[in-house]
Amino acid sequence: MSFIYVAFISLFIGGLMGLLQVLVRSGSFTLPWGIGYYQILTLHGVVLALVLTTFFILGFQYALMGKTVGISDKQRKVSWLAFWIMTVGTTITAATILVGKASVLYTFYAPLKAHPLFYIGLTLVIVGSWVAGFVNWRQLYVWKKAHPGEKSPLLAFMVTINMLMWFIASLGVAIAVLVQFIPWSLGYAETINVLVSRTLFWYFGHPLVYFWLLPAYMAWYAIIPKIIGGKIFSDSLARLSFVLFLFFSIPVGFHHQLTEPGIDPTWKFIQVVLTFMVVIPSLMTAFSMFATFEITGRRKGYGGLFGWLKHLPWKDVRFLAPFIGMLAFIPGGAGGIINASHQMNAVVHNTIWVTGHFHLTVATTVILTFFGITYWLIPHLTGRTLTKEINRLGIIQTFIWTIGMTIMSGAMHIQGLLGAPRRSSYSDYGGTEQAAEWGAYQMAQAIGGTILFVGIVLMVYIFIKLTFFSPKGEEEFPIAEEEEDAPATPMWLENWKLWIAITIALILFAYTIPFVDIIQNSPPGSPPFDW
Ligand code: HAS
Ligand code: CU
Repeated sequence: MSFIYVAFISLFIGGLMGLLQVLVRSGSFTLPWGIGYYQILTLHGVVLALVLTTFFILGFQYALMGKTVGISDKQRKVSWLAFWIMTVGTTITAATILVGKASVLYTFYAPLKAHPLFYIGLTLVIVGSWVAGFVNWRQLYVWKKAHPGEKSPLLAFMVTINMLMWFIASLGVAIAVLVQFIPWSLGYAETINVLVSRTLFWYFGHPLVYFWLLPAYMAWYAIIPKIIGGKIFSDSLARLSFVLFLFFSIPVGFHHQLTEPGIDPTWKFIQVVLTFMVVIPSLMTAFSMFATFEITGRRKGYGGLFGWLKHLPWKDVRFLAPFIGMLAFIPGGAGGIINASHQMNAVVHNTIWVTGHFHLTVATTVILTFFGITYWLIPHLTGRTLTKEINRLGIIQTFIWTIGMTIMSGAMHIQGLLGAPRRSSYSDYGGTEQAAEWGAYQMAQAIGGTILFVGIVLMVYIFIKLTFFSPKGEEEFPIAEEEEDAPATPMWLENWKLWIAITIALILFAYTIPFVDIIQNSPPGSPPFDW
């Protein structure tokens, strides 16, 4: 619950920054009191993409682990340590940004230089999350000892994979921060190797997006079937898709660096191919969702080609919000495939199209699923109930989000195709014709963003209601079961050593040669660009 408090505080602060941004970019609003556009853009990215997500995910995963494999008092104590390390780190980083000493955006690309405390705070967030991961692995280990020969509970298996992926991936950004950024920002090193730092960042940055997505998938595979009155479609398929995510999430970071000079095109090509591999487990997930919906519907007696859609509990926000998240992932994922296609990336890279892409994926698919989880998890944790009234408000919230995001993200996609840049404040570019084409879309973006902010205020209100005011009672923790006659899940799916070995082998394959090449042949380090 403490993790989730931080997540919702972040939602409010980060959302407010988002509102200010769309207003600035509409061209009809200037920030007061000398506040900088890049300052709020950094706060928006860090607080929403890094803080809200990580805190919500760890809180949710603790709940899943506690429910499926249990948590001991000692493990709980160590978890508090994780929480406090992360919270202190978050506070340090957020404060550094707020006072204007770290307007470097959430990707903190060198040679933009922030105050050392920015990097130190982020390091603490990551180290704290590792502690949480160690506890999760320990939880499963203790359970396994007590249940020899049994397969681990599906959700515990999934959490373990997600934290494994997170740990291996975040080593990259930890090295960049500790070896490159901190000494450089403290003044011990005069220059920084830009290409090395970006490569280490994206080694982490792509798996980061799956670290957000996989908890949503946990809910889709193992919680949603229960909410719609069905069963898990296939326990083995779900596990296999998570194993594939572990393999293919990491060796693909170059798809964020396709326009970067200094990386051999052959290796860019190889990582693009691996990127297409990581699409497969998402397609498996889509298949699995359709199957769950159809089988459950047909069992309830709804026939026809699409008649089974009617049985879905449209008026239950625990279902509706994640479902809209799934729908958004159809264009969101398709956009990702466009981004990953080397030639098309040249059209969209560094345009606001990319911002449109990730507002569909993380800010709709993932966040609406997290909201969907909030509706039952919070009352479950606080010993309250989800009332009809809050359910109705939740449905309204979901619609507001859908409308706001359709307008905002749609406008971003179109503008991007017309060439409007991302990561940049408003400009009419000296009155050029091209920039004039963006005007109406920038206005639409501001309208969509304002609607989204209303959605955030409503969601925070719902959160407060669920936490403190809704009537006492018992709310179910919905975990779906397997079919009675489901084929047994093969035990080799839990061959952890093999999975980790394959993951490391793939990383070494995709990164060793190009990385050595980058280190040996990159241009001299860059002096800082200091705000
Ligand atoms: Fe991405 C940039 C490629 C997925 C987030 N991405 C970003 C950035 C973020 C982000 C934050 O290759 C910007 C980073 C920055 O600041 O620079 N992305 C992909 C690909 C996928 C993908 C190939 N991205 C995500 C997810 C994210 C996310 C997920 C967050 C959660 N992305 C890229 C690339 C870039 C990029 C390039 C760099 C661009 C550049 O130039 O800078 C794939 O994983 C997508 C696979 C997904 C699918 C969809 C499956 C559909 C499902 C739903 C089924 C629906 C049902 C309901 C069942 C193939 C599972 C329907 C029911 C009915 C009844 C109709
Ligand atoms: Cu990526």
